[in-house]
Amino acid sequence: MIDLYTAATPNGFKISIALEEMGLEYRVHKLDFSTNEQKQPEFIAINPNGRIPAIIDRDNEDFVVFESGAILLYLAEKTGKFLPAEPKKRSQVIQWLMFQMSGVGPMMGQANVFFRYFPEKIPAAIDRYQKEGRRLFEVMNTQLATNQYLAGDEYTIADIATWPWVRIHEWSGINMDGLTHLQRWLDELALRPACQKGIVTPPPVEMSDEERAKQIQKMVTK
Ligand SMILES: N[C@@H](CCC(=O)N[C@@H](CS)C(=O)NCC(=O)O)C(=O)O
Repeated sequence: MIDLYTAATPNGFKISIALEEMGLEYRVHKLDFSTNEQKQPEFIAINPNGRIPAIIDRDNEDFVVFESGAILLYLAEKTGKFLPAEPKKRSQVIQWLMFQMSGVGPMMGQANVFFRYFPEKIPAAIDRYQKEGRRLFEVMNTQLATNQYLAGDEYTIADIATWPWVRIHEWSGINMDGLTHLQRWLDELALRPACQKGIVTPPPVEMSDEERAKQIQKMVTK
């Protein structure tokens, strides 16, 4: 049994998708950002960074893993799924996983902050993160022109890490014009039952757009 500490965000969805794909048994613990549950001592004891996602593997001496990329690697190694054993292929998956962790996630995250949530609208900041997001999208589009998946011909944890982010490109204000290969990949993965289940685990929080914006603003400006 895996305990999953999460919320309805792209980084959280990576792990619910992976757990679904791998057929692992898991329990969802949804953290409430509106009460700052992720910064309370009980959760800091699990993830010193005070952010979701994190897991506890009850079948491995209550081993704790935080950071979504590290969790994906841990689960892939535990199950032997979505991470090839052959060293070069394995390295290619890790390269695209790192590309997501250090590029796509942080850049789209900052695009969301400056485009959607930050109280002042700073055009130079919005432009910078949206342009960098678009540049990263173009890199993936080129890769996907000759490969079915990000790391080659197999669906892997690199795709699982990246899909929940790219699918919210409209929210980040990053345009997809002309990126036909990236769009093909987005649409193909959207048909996978694990992806469909993963992005509603946990379900989206019911609140007005205004309330959501207020809460996120509180988080990004504190
Ligand atoms: N690098 C981390 C990023 C985690 C992260 O930023 N999580 C966000 C949700 S997507 C969070 O917990 N935000 C709440 C906060 O910052 O207090 C990972 O990939 O696990």
